[in-house]
Amino acid sequence: SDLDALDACVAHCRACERLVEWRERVAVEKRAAFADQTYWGRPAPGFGPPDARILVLGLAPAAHGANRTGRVFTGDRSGDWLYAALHRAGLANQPTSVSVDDGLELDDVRIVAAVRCAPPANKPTPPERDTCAPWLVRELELLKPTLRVIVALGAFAWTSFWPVVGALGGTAPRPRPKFGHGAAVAVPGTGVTMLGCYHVSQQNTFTGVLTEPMLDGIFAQAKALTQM
Ligand code: DU
Ligand code: SF4
Repeated sequence: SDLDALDACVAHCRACERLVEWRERVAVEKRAAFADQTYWGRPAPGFGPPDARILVLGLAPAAHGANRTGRVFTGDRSGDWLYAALHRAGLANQPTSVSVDDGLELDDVRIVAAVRCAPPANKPTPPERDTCAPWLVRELELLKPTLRVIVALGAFAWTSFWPVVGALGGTAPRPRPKFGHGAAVAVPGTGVTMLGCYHVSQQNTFTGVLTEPMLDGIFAQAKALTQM
């Protein structure tokens, strides 16, 4: 599909000097527990069917997660939470995501990161977000025919979406809608609803800011929106 072509293409991007340097350095230095593995060390493409009605929009690959395995949210603790929740919601065929050949398949969900290369301290800069935006634009253009719901994981993903809403033929409300867990905004000019969800990072899941019932509530809401 065109999304397969996009995925292949983005994997060669070198537009952000700082992120290219970081993703490749991490891939050489590695984490001790993964010393015997070959890290991906490149941009993480999207994952999931090209006719998904739900798009999960993350922040950026984790240095030893997607930057190691080559699949978004795969091989890190954020992914443990996300994929387990997708499985509970009936949107994934298994609850775990450890490597690109683990047999995981998503149903009706596609997952992408707003910034596709692992950033130092999990913090991309606004210019890096803007440099990566064209990849998100292309992704949205290709998903547009079926897309109904975007689940934005965290404020960074939420903020990244509004400048590219034109890719769906829509316009961004003024003032920009405020991010919150459970915040739902019908995106003007599109059939798409933006749904805010606290990020599945350990900062939230270890501290109880985000619980499994809270995450399950978001995916239940997302599924309900696809039926409307
Ligand atoms: O805790 P962790 O799984 O190593 O993730 C670190 C950091 O990266 C956290 O803020 C979540 C974010 N992240 C993401 O947005 N997308 C991914 O695929 C993996 C992690
Ligand atoms: Fe390219 Fe995006 Fe990676 Fe920057 S973050 S190098 S734009 S894929």
